[in-house]
Amino acid sequence: MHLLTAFAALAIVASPVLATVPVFGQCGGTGYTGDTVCAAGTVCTVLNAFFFQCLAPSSTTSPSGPTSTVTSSAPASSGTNCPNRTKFKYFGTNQSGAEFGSGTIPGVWGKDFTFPAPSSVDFFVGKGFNFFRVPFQMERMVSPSTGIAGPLVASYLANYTSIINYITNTKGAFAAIDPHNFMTFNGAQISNTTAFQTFWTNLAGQFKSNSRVIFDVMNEPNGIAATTVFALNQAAVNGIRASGATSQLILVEGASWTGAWTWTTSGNSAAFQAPGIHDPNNNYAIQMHQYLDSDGSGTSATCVSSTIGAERLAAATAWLQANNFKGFLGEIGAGSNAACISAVQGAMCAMQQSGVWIGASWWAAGPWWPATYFTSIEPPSGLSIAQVLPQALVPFL
Ligand SMILES: *[C@@H]1O[C@H](CO)[C@@H](O)[C@H](O)[C@H]1NC(C)=O
Ligand SMILES: *[C@@H]1O[C@H](CO)[C@@H](O)[C@H](O)[C@H]1NC(C)=O
Ligand SMILES: *[C@@H]1O[C@H](CO)[C@@H](O)[C@H](O)[C@H]1NC(C)=O
Ligand SMILES: CC(=O)N[C@H]1CO[C@H](CO)[C@@H](O)[C@@H]1O
Repeated sequence: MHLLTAFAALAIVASPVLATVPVFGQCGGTGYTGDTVCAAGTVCTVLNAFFFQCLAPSSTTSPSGPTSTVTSSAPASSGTNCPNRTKFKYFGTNQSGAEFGSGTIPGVWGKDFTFPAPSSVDFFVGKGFNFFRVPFQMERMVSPSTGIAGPLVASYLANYTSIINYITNTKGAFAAIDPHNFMTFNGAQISNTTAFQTFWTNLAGQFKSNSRVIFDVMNEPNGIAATTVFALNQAAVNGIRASGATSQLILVEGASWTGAWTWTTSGNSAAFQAPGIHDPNNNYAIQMHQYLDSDGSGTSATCVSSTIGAERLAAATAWLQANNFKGFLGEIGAGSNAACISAVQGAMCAMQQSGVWIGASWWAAGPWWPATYFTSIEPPSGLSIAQVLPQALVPFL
């Protein structure tokens, strides 16, 4: 989720401000009291009612924001309509909250950020899902005063570990540890591979004896060369394995918001191609993201067509197959309407028939998504619960 919406201009009206908010920082949203003027070249962009973020203007704007369109239904489908499929090993949702309020560091628990609800995890595990991707904000996990190679912040780590342990130990599911930082830290691009490796050695060391933890190196790098992203991923893998976390799955993401539909044209396919990342424990997968609206940003509930899901994944799937790699669709989201539901079913079936996608997760659950947010799957009444969940996700368990 990253592009401009039609509301962008609204957020920068009243602002007697001294400091400017860096790119990717928070600049508005319900309850937000921090700075609202974005750094030069960026625009305050409404991602949802709680979270406006400074982003570079997009050349494409989406006419419809996150609105409700629970109006029509798609034909019921099930995985049994998807012949010869291989089930995902990991299937579930993102669980937002700890990364909210990124413009206020460290921010206040319960005001700027929160943690996912155990009851939400219970709901999905009860339906048979087994995977949760849990974003966090790096500047809360390591202080900007010490940099990314500094010590972990005990209080934030403790709260984050609590929900991770709930997912893994109490519920027996898998949890992906996700620094939701777009390969930036404290307003600057992360570029020091040594420091990034140290960050991951420190963090993975906290979870090295938890076999149900998955390490997701970095959410949606962008504005940075794919080759640089590859080098940073390699450093992270080295750091994770050096910490003693040798059994767990690692997920690496590419540049350009790790988009599946642009994987073979963004430079990612060249940077990540075989032999690829060297993992001494040979247990990593490539995480991509895919939305199904016209600009691929996940900001409109209108899908391009009822077949766009499989179509947007096809080139990336072929690339994974050709390189003998495993893929993981860490984010997919779309509206609750017939075309989108068919498109999601098509994406799920194509992935399961390909044999190379080991997991997928819907974007997104989380206690603070507004009731009107069109891809919210937070129980009991997130807009993706009524139709998308039973028609396009549960059938692919
Ligand atoms: C599914 O696999 C079986 C056995 O390999 C094969 O006979 C059948 O044709 C396949 N069905 C489809 C629809 O691909
Ligand atoms: C951690 O959670 C507790 C509530 O369980 C809260 O009081 C505290 O402020 C939180 N701290 C951080 C840093 O998240
Ligand atoms: C990279 O980070 C390390 C600390 O982990 C530091 O010692 C080193 O000086 C940094 N390199 C550069 C070029 O900033
Ligand atoms: C997988 C993932 O993290 N999805 C979304 C979770 O929520 C944040 C916003 O808080 C989005 O930026 C992510 O894309």
